[in-house]
Amino acid sequence: MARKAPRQDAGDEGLEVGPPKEWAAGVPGVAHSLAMSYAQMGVKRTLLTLVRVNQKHGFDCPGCAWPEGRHRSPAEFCENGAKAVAEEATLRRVTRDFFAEHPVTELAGRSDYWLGQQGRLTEPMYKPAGSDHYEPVAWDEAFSIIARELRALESPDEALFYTSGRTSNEAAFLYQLMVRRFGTNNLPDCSNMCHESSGSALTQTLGIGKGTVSLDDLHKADLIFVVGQNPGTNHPRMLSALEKAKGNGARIVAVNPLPEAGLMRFKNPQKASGVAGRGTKLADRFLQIRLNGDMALFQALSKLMLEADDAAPGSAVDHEFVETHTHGFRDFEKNVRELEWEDVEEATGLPRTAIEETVQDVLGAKSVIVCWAMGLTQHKNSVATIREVVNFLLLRGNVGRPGAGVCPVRGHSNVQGDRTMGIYEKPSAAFLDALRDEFGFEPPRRHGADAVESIRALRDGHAKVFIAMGGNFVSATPDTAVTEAAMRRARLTVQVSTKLNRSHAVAGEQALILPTMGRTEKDGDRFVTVEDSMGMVHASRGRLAPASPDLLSEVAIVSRLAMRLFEQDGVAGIPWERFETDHDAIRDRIERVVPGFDDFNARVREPGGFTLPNAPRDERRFPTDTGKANFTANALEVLRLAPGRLLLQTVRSHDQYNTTIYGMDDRYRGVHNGRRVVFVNPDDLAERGIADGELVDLISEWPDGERTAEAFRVIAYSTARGCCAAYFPETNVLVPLDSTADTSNTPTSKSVVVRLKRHVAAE
Ligand SMILES: Nc1nc2c(c(=O)[nH]1)N[C@H]1C(S)=C(S)[C@@H](COP(=O)(O)OP(=O)(O)OC[C@H]3O[C@@H](n4cnc5c(=O)[nH]c(N)nc54)[C@H](O)[C@@H]3O)O[C@H]1N2
Ligand SMILES: Nc1nc2c(c(=O)[nH]1)N[C@H]1C(S)=C(S)[C@@H](COP(=O)(O)OP(=O)(O)OC[C@H]3O[C@@H](n4cnc5c(=O)[nH]c(N)nc54)[C@H](O)[C@@H]3O)O[C@H]1N2
Ligand SMILES: [Mo]
Repeated sequence: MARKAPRQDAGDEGLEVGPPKEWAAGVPGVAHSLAMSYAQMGVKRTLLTLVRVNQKHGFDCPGCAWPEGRHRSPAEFCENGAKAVAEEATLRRVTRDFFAEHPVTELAGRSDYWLGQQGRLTEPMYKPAGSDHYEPVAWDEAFSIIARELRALESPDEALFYTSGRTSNEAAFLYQLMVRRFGTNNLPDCSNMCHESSGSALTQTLGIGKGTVSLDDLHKADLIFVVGQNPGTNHPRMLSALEKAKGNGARIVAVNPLPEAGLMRFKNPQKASGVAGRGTKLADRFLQIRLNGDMALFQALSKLMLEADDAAPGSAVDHEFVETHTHGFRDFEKNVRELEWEDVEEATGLPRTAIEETVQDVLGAKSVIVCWAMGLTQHKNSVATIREVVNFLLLRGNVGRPGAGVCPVRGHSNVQGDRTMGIYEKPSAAFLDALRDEFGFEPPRRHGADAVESIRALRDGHAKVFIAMGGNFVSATPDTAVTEAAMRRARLTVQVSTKLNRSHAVAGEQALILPTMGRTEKDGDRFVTVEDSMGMVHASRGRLAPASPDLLSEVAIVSRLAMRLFEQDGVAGIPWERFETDHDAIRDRIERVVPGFDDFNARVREPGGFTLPNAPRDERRFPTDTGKANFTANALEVLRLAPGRLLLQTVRSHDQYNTTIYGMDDRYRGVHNGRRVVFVNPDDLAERGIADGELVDLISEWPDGERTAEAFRVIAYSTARGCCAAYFPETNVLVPLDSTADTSNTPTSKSVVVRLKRHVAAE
């Protein structure tokens, strides 16, 4: 079957390509974000809003999950945090007149950029079956429609409840409570497409699905690997931490197919020295690895360390740590000792000498941290790759002591907290038992559907109602054509959203848009809480007047829906009405169900909040099935492509937040005014006889057929040989639904096999 992407963008007439930048942040960064904020919010609102970001009495930046330091500077926001805030605090509004003017079929033809630019949603809207228009609906009526459709299902498992990672702890806890009381564990979330591979690998090997380092550890580390991550764009505040670590003498190794600007040099916009001068050199070593080569790299590093230790026992392996704290060493050792250098060189594209030199960095460092993001998690062998990262760290006892450990850098600002609150399709028995004991009902035990399984369930007619607490499921998920057709089969789709997006336009037979408040907005005198990437829990208080008087908070939406849904059975003995207005009451319940939240209400009111317990980090204790940290043996499979094929990674530009497109530039990579571009190594272009600047179609190949994304402008760019890169969501059409990571089931958005075909313009 041939599948084509909808052509959303107007074309690339204005596209300009210049040389990529060699450093990130600095003055142009801040000036750029302020210009965007002024356009969305006006000057006064911009200044009032931005001073509240990540301050003690302000709101948590909706930008990313990077933690705030203990000593916050008065302007602890970054360029992209400012853009995220401007996007939410915009003065533009989507009203009922807008929906009267624009039929749903027309909206479905618009780009994500255009949809997002329309502004904030202002009142609940309903699209009845058979209609091509959303029309205003009262909140009460909206809840009745949802309750009616949910009750009409033959089984609670015919409903899907998605969550994106901006939802607060309080809203997430209530949401999963409602869903489980209703009778299903169908709680797919954005994590399924994001750090699920990290969670799977770390739970098995270290006994906790989270990172084991604090910000302080990062400052203290001797050696930091930044692998498969573009912090200059996606976690700009991390650059300050790396700069500080360097100031304390750390070395940094960047592992990436692309020489990302933020990894090379950093100009700190919050320091005078960042304004003038060349800034700080960040990466001391840059390993320009092939896509998906990291498993081979970490195996090779471990192999060389074992060999160094053979030559001088005790010099490269921390035998005492291995003996006392780990399990499975022999199998791991045997496996990596048998590793073939030919395979390593082919998989990584790196010369053996580069890997040997890197081992010298490792042997010279007392404490090592490995940071990573999507470059490691979105491949078929991602879970195995991350297990190899753990093996590598365990060898020298680089877990559970200061300055050392694993650091999966989370994306959405509360994606980690949502998981802690029970947003998970595979909840543990202990969590369900605690929920049962607290609320007096028997939660469903059968595991639910993740994001990919949810698409299949809709496609095959097994699921009929789809509810999303935030996010943009249609644009964020793989195989756009399949996903869109699946979504349209639903009897009812419900989106709790701040802004208009594609998931409102590609909807079920009936569809509801429930507009909600964002982080920046004041919800009476209530506050919510979030957990950052390093397990710190703190309060977030919005200050702005809500975008419209008709918005409800996410907590209120869940509470009122639950009251309607369970009204016939005495609201199921759960005080939803109280929860709606009293967040302390929700936190009291969280304290009793989720470990680590003792004295929640008091501790979260302390400046900076509190840190959740983390057994590997705090006590060098590993709550795994063996009671020790597990070494693993993972068979290396080298991804060998047929002749002429390239491996495509789908990445973020500097002007987007996932599916929210702020603008059409990717400043650090030298791209202006266009997004339909594909970055290819000049030698790969020459081999194919394709010139820089030509227009090509991207065709992905998978056993069930080909998928095409048309008309991408080729940019000759420094990327590893055999690899190319293009932006998502435009390229999601190329990611086959069934191409997912082993164990974690995450779509393989960073290794899509494609070929380039010269584009022939349609008549
Ligand atoms: N401004 C902004 N901030 C964001 C987001 C955003 O869209 N915009 N999104 C948020 C979210 S949800 C997330 S999850 C994070 C994402 O943060 P990142 O993971 O930094 O995001 P990506 O753009 O997917 O970048 C992947 C990086 O990994 C590299 N890479 C790809 N494949 C491989 C590989 O096989 N091996 C190695 N070593 N490297 C590889 C790419 O070249 C790129 O540098 O950012 C969060 N923060
Ligand atoms: N090809 C490819 N696909 C990918 C990725 C990739 O690298 N490549 N990355 C994946 C990753 S890492 C992730 S995390 C997912 C992201 O998937 P999602 O989280 O589903 O997508 P977002 O684009 O972050 O969602 C944006 C929408 O969230 C809504 N929103 C914003 N703030 C709030 C709020 O406070 N409350 C509510 N209720 N709604 C709000 C707005 O309506 C906005 O339109 O995408 C994944 N998809
Ligand atoms: Mo993410």
